[in-house]
Amino acid sequence: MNISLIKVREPSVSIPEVTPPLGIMYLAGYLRKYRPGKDAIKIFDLSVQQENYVIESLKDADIVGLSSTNRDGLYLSKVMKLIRKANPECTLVLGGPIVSSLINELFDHFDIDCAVAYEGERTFLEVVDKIDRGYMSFESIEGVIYKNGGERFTGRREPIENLDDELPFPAWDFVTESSLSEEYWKRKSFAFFRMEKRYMGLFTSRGCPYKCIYCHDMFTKRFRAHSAERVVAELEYLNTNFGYRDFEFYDDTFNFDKDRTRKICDLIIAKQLNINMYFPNGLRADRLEKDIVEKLAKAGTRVMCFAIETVSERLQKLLKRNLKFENINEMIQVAVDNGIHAEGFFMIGHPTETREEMLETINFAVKSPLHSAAVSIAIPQKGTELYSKYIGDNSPQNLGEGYYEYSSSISQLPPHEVRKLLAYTFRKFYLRPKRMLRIIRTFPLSFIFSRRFLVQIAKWLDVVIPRLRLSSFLVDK
Ligand code: B12
Ligand code: SF4
Repeated sequence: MNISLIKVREPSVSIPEVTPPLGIMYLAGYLRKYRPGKDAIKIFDLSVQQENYVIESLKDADIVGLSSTNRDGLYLSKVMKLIRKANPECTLVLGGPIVSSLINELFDHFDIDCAVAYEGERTFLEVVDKIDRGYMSFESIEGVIYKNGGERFTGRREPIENLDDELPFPAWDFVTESSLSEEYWKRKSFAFFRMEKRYMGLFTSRGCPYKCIYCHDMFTKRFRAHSAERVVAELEYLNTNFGYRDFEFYDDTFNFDKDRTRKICDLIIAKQLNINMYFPNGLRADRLEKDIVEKLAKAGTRVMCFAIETVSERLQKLLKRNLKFENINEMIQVAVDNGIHAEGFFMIGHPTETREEMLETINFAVKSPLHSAAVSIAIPQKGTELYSKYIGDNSPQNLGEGYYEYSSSISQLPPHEVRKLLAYTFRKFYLRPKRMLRIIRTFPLSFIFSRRFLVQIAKWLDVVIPRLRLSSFLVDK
């Protein structure tokens, strides 16, 4: 079958970061393993490719699979209309976080044939098999949302237990061996900076056992992980075959299993891989220990993000995050002492949060030895406990809402006041010569002279003067 997979992402939004589309690369790799020789697969990414080019390329597709988050929901419906017009015969399948979030209302928003909820590989394989055999009825496939009179969900499927055995490497070649790669290399990625232009993203574990009420549940509440050997095999493969040295890890809780983390580092060190590692999606500080941070540094870690979110114990409880604070400052200091750029992730605007609590978090960041701090506004996503409790399941999700468009308030401050505090944090945290010097010392020269550095500066300025939207001018299309 001719299968085209597209990451749908509106290019000119206030978030300039772009990452390789791992979700659809995993699907492509899986289809190749379990339907060898049967499909001609193509991958597109609307965050870096021209819309016209992508739509034109879909004319011969039998199946078009779209991947999206809630943030791109409005753009997604526009893209679907264009696809329907260009190729009315194709089957449109939707996947990605938006599906699990809007599981009961997908057909109200989108003109699709079916959708795949949660972990996608097994379900999509069965959907493709069915379509290939000429059937368009999906009720016997677990994990699918289809329409038959009303919208129906066939129920959540068991997740993949043994990731090593069942999942092949993601289909990296779609990026590494095509011109698409250049589009990623020239842009800012998820990590604050990177040493080299070329890099690849990895997702070495699925599922997170913590129960933070604002977070998705895409991959279940059980930590499932690739073995240390497999993770290092992925790194070695990319390093040896394509010469990549920079790797960003997007796992939800990469360091949940302390011994796995230690072993990954030991193997990298023993094999003398000479790579740079970045953890831009945050590590749980309470799953770190001094020796783990030291090993991570020795194995090549350049940027480590500490997902702290709030320092208010009341809110940690209310959010069911329950981060233990004892060793956070110590772990940050160990990272700093070992030459790692330490970034803190914080959120403000939590339910019932007071101005004082927000300032408490901001002051913690300012006084900490962190090099950088990313403070964002907590935006409730449908499908989470936060949304059910504080917005209400019957209220529509505001599709297309990022930090700057955030409009509803669940904290004790109105949205514009919360946004003002972002600018205040920026001034308090960054506009200090000592901090600036410390940050710059962690940057490689190649970053300071790159366009990605300009994008980072524009992103900072966007926090102070959001209406300028400077970073969106620097987004290439
Ligand atoms: C990397 C990342 C980013 C990057 C790149 C995002 C992008 N869209 O380009 C950056 C930093 C830019 C980013 C920004 C934001 N992100 Co983000 N991000 C991630 C992260 C950490 C990893 C994504 C990844 O590679 N996952 C690994 C792959 C394997 O998973 P996957 O893509 O979900 O794919 C699987 C299934 O979804 C499914 N599937 C996926 N696509 C398809 C397509 C088809 C056809 C089928 C059948 C199945 C299918 O099968 C795949 C394999 O099982 C996830 C967290 C996570 N655990 O995934 C958050 C996540 C996707 N982000 C999230 C959010 C909220 C945001 C922001 C809105 C935050 C903000 N700043 O305002 C922005 C929005 C940006 C945007 N326009 O999309 C939420 C999305 C929730 C939602 N329901 O929409 C997530 C889930 C995190 C969370 N804690 O809730 N993000
Ligand atoms: S926010 Fe992080 S720790 Fe909390 S549930 Fe989500 S992935 Fe797990």
